[in-house]
Amino acid sequence: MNDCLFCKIVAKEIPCNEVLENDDFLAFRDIDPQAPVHVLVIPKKHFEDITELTQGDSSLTSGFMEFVSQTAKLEKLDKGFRIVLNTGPDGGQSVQHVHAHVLGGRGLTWPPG
Ligand code: DGP
Repeated sequence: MNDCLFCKIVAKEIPCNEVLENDDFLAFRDIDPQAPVHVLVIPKKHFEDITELTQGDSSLTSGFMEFVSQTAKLEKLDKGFRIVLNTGPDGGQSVQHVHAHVLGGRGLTWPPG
């Protein structure tokens, strides 16, 4: 996708602070961290949101969650963490390339705003 910010990060046209990468997924630090650990996990292939990702190859969906878990393990979030998938305007999604926020390193409050 030509105009997608996260596709440009995948293509290395825009730099990121990378945490983990494999053939299908990339994890990198959020530019505006909301917790001591705040990592974004994305599939390299463009899907607008989680609903579009889950309509595709199911192995990519399960691989996505496995990669999220690997990222949390790498970040040593042994005491727990939160996975957030903001979706659509009501969900507060600002970048239209599916991404999981992995947040941790402090106690997180509930409910979210
Ligand atoms: P969301 O609001 O759920 O769509 O989250 C988008 C996140 O993307 C937000 O937390 C800030 C982050 N972000 C936006 N632009 C950049 C960027 O250029 N680099 C990085 N690393 N993160 C970005």
